[in-house]
Amino acid sequence: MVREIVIWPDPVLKQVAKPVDRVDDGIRRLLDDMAETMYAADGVGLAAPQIGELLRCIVIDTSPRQEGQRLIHLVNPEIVEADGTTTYTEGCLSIPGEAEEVERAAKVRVRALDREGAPFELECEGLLAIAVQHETDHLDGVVFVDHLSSLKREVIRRRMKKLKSERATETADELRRAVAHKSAL
Ligand code: GNR
Ligand code: NI
Repeated sequence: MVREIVIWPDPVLKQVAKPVDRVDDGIRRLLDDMAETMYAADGVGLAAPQIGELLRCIVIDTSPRQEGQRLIHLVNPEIVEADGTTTYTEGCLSIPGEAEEVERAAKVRVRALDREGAPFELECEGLLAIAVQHETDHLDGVVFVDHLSSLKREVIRRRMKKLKSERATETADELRRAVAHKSAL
């Protein structure tokens, strides 16, 4: 099921997510919802807090054009090694329309559980390394704008506030139209 993506700023995006104690059918259902939501939004990754679930679960697919081909599920991910630095122009599905350069490690080694609960390690570079760091940040209540200057962050905060109020107005208008239509029947 495609779920609604939480827009920053929101208290849920500031919380530290809870480790998963058992990878069961409920967690697999959550991972499936996350993948569906990520593909529907054309993203390369998604962290559970972005759909309001404060659990340490991530999905990543850096080649979403071939849907399902390179889908990675990470439960309780831990970055165990980081090397070098690189900058990349990042975006976030929770901060639509914004993109800024962020400095991160160029290579990371991540340890996690897969969707069967089996531990694995993955050596990451390029966009995959960026995505792993961006998503693990989400699990610790950090978004990419937290890596920017406070001036840039506050400008983006104002734009998100505007976006949210526009969306709320649209939703109210739609609701009013639906009610008017129903009473006309
Ligand atoms: O879709 C996404 N694209 C992206 C581009 C550059 C750096 C990071 C990302 S992750 C983002 C999806 C998202 O918000 N995941 O939390
Ligand atoms: Ni994000």
